[in-house]
Amino acid sequence: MQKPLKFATSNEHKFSEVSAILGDYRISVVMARLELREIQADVLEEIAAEKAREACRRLDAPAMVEDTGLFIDGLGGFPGPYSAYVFRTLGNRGVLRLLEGAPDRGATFRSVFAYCSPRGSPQCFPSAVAGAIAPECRGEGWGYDPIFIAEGASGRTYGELGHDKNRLSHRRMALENLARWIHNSGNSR
Ligand code: ITT
Repeated sequence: MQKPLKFATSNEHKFSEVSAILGDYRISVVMARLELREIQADVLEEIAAEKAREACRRLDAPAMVEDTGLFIDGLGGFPGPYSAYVFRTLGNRGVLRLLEGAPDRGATFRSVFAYCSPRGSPQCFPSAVAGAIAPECRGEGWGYDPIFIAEGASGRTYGELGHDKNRLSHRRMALENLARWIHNSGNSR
């Protein structure tokens, strides 16, 4: 039996989505509750790789992390790598205000998982889901769920999708590749 994969995050919602999705690929995960330093960079891969190195060092074991950003076209890709800060400061209502009257509501949710083992360098698994920002908050969920409508979701926000979010989310796409890599490489963890 494989040892469970350590997923270093401070976000319980993320952890439960990751655990449910990886369960579909018969990979078990445990949450390593760590507040990881996030370097300032424009590219999520760099942030995720650095977080993975730090998690691996602090846990002294192979570790996986994730970094996510919501990139809004009409705002030149903002908040992107600053999504956590913007969510804490402006929140969904603040983001909706920034887009008032904007002709373009296109947006992309990007996610990068990074896996690092003590003697290795981080492996990154990026993914992106295109969509749009809803005109108002709809549904439940967490973070930006109530305002993001993924393409192919019939106009429903992530927050209105319930468990169906896990079938089409940015997180699902990245984890599908990570799971394939783990199975193909016979990664022993
Ligand atoms: P970590 O400890 O794993 O870094 P975090 O909550 O800081 O957790 P991120 O920096 O990756 O996570 O996320 C940036 C922001 O985007 C943050 O405010 C999250 O709440 C939000 N977010 C991430 N994934 C989301 C999702 O699937 N749905 C809605 N909001 C999401």
